[in-house]
Amino acid sequence: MLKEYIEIKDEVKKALDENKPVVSLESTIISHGMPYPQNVETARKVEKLVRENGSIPATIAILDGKIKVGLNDDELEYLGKAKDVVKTSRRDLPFILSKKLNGATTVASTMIISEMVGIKVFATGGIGGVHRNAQETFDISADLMELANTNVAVVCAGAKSILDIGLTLEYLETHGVPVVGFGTDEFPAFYTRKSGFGVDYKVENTKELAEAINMKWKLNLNGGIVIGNPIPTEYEMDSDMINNVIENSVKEAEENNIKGKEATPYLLSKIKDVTKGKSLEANIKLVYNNAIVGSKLAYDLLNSK
Ligand code: PSU
Ligand code: MN
Repeated sequence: MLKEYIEIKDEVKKALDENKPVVSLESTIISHGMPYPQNVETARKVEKLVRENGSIPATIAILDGKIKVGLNDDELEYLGKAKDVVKTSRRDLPFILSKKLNGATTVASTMIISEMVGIKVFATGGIGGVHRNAQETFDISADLMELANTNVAVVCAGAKSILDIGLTLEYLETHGVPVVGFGTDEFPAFYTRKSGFGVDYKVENTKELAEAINMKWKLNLNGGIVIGNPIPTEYEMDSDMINNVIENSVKEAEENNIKGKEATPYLLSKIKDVTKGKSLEANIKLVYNNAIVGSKLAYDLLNSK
């Protein structure tokens, strides 16, 4: 029935039909998370890394009101360049589709669409979370509710400290979302390997991880899993420096009254400018690292009990 609204690229459809591993990828990171042309270059390289590590990549977006699972080169280029691509989370999906607009999917909506088509693993940079000062603003990303409800494993480099990482972890705990450290017992903070907060479980490899995830879903414990995969040491940023930059950017966002869906893209671009592109470089490297782990995980999920 959903066929009318979803177009799955042949290669992805074939992989799903034949029960081969597929990894989904989001498009907000392309349209609103990174500048052109690095965004498109990164998106292409991420797909390549997924492939080289055994899975088929499926970047998800909405084009002319149609959900696309798997994009061609021109479509990726369009998402990276165009100014008419709307950041699309759960609440936006029905309107972007019914108005036949272009939409870039967030973690939340990429999870929703992944589940609709049967993709179990999704790799990205960072998840949304509870923003600093959420006690006042109530700014809590819809990504967290999606993780509570939708059966997709999300490989990320943790949450960056534009968020309140402690409150984000509390929220996930309340909703029964396991938070796993990939080779670490500390939840990573995106640009840095350490956040000062622990994870619920540490795993050493994707096979061990796949066994736990399969168990969760066999028990009908609905909802996602957060896999915190730290940025490789050689690309890690200095934590005092980056936290200082983040601190100032958050203040500036407040002063300029930046709210709602604009908050995350604003902060990312601000941080990039102040670090003279260093944060973008780190961002790109950590996404690559997540694509590799996601690809291996998708394979192991199909090949373990
Ligand atoms: N974190 C990043 N880059 C991003 C995002 C988060 O480092 O591009 C995007 C993701 O798509 C995520 C969304 O789902 O921001 C969260 O936005 P919000 O806080 O408005 O829910
Ligand atoms: Mn928000």
